[in-house]
Amino acid sequence: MKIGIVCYPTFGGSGVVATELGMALANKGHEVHFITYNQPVRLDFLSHQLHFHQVVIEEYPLFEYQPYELALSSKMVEIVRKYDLEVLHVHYAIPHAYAAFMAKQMLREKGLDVRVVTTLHGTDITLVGSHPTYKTAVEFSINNSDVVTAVSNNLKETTNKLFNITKNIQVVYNFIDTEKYDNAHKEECKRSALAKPNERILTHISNFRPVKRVEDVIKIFAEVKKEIPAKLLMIGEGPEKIKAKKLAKELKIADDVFFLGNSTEVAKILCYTDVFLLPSQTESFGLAALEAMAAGTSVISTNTGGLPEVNIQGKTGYLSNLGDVEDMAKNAISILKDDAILEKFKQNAKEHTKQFSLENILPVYEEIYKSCYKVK
Ligand code: GMT
Repeated sequence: MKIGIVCYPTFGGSGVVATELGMALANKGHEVHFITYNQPVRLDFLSHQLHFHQVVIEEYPLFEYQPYELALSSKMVEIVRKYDLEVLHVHYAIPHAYAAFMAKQMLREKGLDVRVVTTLHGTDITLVGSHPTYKTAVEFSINNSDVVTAVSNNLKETTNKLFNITKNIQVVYNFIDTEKYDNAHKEECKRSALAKPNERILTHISNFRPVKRVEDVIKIFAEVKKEIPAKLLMIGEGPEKIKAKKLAKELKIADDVFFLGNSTEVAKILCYTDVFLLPSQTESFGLAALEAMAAGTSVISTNTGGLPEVNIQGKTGYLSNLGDVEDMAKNAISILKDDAILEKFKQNAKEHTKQFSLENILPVYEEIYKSCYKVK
């Protein structure tokens, strides 16, 4: 099929899912066109099956806010017409679903019919989309998509609670290319570069937004360190990084906490991680946790949003109430203090990710694209 993909081309989970999906579809022989304002960070190859079209915004001094939606929907129309695209798969409702609706209407005027699949990722619903400023437009664009998917049962329920949704929402979980993580394990894991043999390694990966509660990560690690020699790897960039660094200094653990910035080498970093920390205020799914588990890492997380659909209590890790740093530290220690227990959790975590493999999820999306033509 000929598919257009619209997403945020950054390190955020929705952009990662969209990019991995596009690359996998192209590998399977579909023709995929990314329509975004920058080349997505994980888009590491282009071919005659895989294209990237940049949405360029003309800055005009009169506008305090540049009209991105207009540029995006115009670009969608241009690319659908030029390459005969059948489906536009937009990731993140704001403003992509809205721009896709406009593109569809403009194409209809020209006698062309493109189908719109909208995937809801979480913050477009839970944090931003339901705000009165956007709610009307978000609800409208969801209800006017041909197919709507959400990345967890919890996100589907939340969307139905927050909006008046007339469309059935299909749940399609986040996925991972399990082979990528197996290969990272086959390569040499340079664990010794970061920790002594007797030290455990804990890792946190996010965009350091307030919703990730990175200060809780530091507090949990400080408690763990009281009982177990360990190092903490903080991967990512974002507004809360300064606070987290400051807290690490105050708690006198700064020498054992490494802020490594954004990375496209996530699989390599995770291959020497023992416990992954994700104390988020909410996660519609928690792709970062799934990636950690695929690399054979147990997960200590909150029990918010869709996290209980990914991290299984007492099997792949533990889940605690939001902000219960003490419980999360206690759980991490219980896994880390014993080699055999740690190994069991790691194995369970890896095993559990098989159901979220690319091979399982990719055909679901392909079926959705085909089915678009049956739904009206
Ligand atoms: O939370 C992030 O780091 C980014 C965010 C986004 O909007 O890109 O991720 C959301 O989508 C991911 C992919 O579906 C989910 O795995 C994340 O859980 C979700 N984040 C939140 O719900 C906070």
